[in-house]
Amino acid sequence: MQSGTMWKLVRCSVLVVLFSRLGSCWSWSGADEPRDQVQIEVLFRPEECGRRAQRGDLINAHYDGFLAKDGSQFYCSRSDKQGHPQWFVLGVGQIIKGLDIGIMEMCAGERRKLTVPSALAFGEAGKGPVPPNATVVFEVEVLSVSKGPRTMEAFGRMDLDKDRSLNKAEVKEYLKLEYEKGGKPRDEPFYEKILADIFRKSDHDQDGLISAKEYNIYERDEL
Ligand SMILES: [Ca+2]
Ligand SMILES: [Ca+2]
Repeated sequence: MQSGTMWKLVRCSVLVVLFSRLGSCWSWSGADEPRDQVQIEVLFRPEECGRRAQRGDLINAHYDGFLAKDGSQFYCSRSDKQGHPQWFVLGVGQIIKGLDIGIMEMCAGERRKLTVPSALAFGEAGKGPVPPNATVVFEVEVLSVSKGPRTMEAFGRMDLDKDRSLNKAEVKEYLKLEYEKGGKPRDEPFYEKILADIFRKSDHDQDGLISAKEYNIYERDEL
């Protein structure tokens, strides 16, 4: 466990060094850079590319963010939040738009470099270490892609007692079925972690239930 974490940290630092070196020779902010598109470069794709990520899928990924202008790093998911890879539902605005777009169709094990114009990243205002109007570059590594809970059909199937809201037991039951269907049953801490994440992002009034309304927030089509 300990050595695993260390390895992740080491790996991350290596990436940082790599990126800052490459950053100095790559021209990421050239004049012909599109302002409204995400530039996608596939760095690695496994021979066996399984499920391709679609809108509504539950994704587990590492992503590191760099400023295009000088390659400096502003985010490293391998060192932030205890180095845990991030859980999110794809295509529903849980991550910045450029990531929602650029991660589409990725499979587990795939790595991409995404160059994201500010309009699809942190915009005119910027955020924290990201200055206003900044083009950013993400290196993304997808660790798992699974069918997420974000369809109304799934809502109906999850809502076992048909009270139009989802409690943790209902969501957990659904996740378990999905993972078992995929032949990859997981242990309790795994499910608890995903559940905590899903409820943190969806249960806006924090009453321990995801109402149809809270769930519906993810039905809007932003892309
Ligand atoms: Ca229910
Ligand atoms: Ca709620």
